[in-house]
Amino acid sequence: MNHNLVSLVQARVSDPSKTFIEADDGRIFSYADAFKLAARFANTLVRLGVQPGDRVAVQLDKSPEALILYLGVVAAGGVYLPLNVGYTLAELEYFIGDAEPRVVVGRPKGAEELDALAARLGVAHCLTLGGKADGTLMDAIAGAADSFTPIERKPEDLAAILYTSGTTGRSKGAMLSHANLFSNAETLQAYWRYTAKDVLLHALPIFHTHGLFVATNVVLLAGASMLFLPKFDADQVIKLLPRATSMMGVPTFYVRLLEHPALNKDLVKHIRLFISGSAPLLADTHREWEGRTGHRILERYGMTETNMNTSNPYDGERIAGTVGFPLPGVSLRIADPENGTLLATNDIGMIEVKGPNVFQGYWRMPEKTKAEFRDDGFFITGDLGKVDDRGYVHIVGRGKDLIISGGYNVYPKEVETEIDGMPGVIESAVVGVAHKDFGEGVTAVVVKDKASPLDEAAVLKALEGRLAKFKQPKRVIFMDDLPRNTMGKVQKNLLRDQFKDLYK
Ligand code: MLC
Ligand code: AMP
Repeated sequence: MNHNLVSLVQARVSDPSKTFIEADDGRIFSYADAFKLAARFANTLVRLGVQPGDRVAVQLDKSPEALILYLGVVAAGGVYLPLNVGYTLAELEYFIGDAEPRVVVGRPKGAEELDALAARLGVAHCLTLGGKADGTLMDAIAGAADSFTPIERKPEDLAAILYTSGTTGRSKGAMLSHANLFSNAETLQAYWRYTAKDVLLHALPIFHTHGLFVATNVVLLAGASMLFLPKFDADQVIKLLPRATSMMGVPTFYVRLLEHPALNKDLVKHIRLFISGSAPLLADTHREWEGRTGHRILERYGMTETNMNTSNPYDGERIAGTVGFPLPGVSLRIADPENGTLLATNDIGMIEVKGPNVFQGYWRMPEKTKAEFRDDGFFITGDLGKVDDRGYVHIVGRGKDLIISGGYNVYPKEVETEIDGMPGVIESAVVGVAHKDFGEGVTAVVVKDKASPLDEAAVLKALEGRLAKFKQPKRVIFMDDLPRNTMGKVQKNLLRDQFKDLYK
């Protein structure tokens, strides 16, 4: 049997004429259209020499073609490597150098710089794909056949690599197999009851697990349709909600929609399910949403390395401030972070998970991979939580030094390294401070030489082009010293507390 994700998805399609994607410009792609275009991409990639296991890296604006390219790469046996459109050239250099893709596809804007970078790093082909079905990749597929039998793949063969930032230094490429993606999509489709009648409002980016795998793969397996927005825009979402049956979003989506005067029960009367994840949804937001719309948001918990681990129930009680139960097939336990001893119900410790959803390890980092698994195969998530008497999982904090801003992960170390390298800086600490829109706001606390003229604007200016916009501090604050404990470790909790009203 061929375990290629695309082959398994295609086997489920009962009505090829059904709409898969309706874009915001009115263009419609049926399932047949999408698979034909995917076939043309796959034929072209094979012609360009893509062999099973070769990486194809993309940094693209969201469009139906960009999403369908994912299916083309995977069908061709390639390993799809999506990159955040916010990444700067300096950041791309690391990802491309580390992953050694055979093909890179970028946006037409900035193509020369990417081309030069790719050439320097020995990439065989660098192509472009724009939001209006333009670019050199579209030229390259002009004569390609529109049928393609997905390349034979085993369950454990790689379908995608998604980079996640590392606590200390370099980003790690999480290797996801065909079976990781398929098994999780199958579970979620059934758990959340997606069917061909569903219309998902898709406003998430397509370079991360949430918008790419959770949303898209569930829709594909259900034979459902998507209303596809290039990005989240509260006005556009409000306009489209009456035509949708479901929406998936990060908490910022819900916070922003609650600020919209047009949000009311009537607007969402056809909606069956609102889902939130990627960052903690405040219990207040959950309650406010229910008051305004009558819907209890279903919160679930996942990560790049594992896809989805837990979910609040479809039928049972969705409890605000919890992430629900382990999904079918997923084992979850709470362990002592220091020694791995298992803890009792209601005790707070490290969340560890095991199941068909858990990734194959970090790309070319066997030591890092080993360090994040227990001997019995459980993955150490880095999230701190507990399981209550009723079996609901609560996330109560993070063992990893991570900031989640509007659903994007920012590792303080990366920002601190950039700031510490600036002339006049003695040291810095970057923390996530409560932010009413983004959940957490990246905040830099800097200690500088007394004589240095450095100010907030100068620090922010120096970070431009070095770090993606979403990683850049929303505020830079100068202090004489950083608070430290007796071990000399910076007490970031004190900083978070001191600046807790900064973004109110
Ligand atoms: C944009 N900006 C951000 C930001 N997004 N800053 C911090 N955090 C973010 N998330 C910058 C912009 O560049 C801009 O800078 C300024 O902040 C304000 O921009 P905006 O117009 O208000 O932002 P917008 O473009 O509307 O984007 C906000 C957002 C977006 C929340 C809609 O960030 C988003 O779609 N987030 C979803 C992330 C996601 O999909 N995560 C899933 C990861 S998977 P300036 O200076 O130019 O104005 C995962 C696993 C799992 O975690 O469990 O799902
Ligand atoms: P990423 O590495 O981008 O996949 O982010 C994964 C991290 O997001 C997890 O390890 C959690 O810390 C966090 N996360 C995802 N979903 C939730 C949620 N529902 N509540 C709290 N944190 C979440």
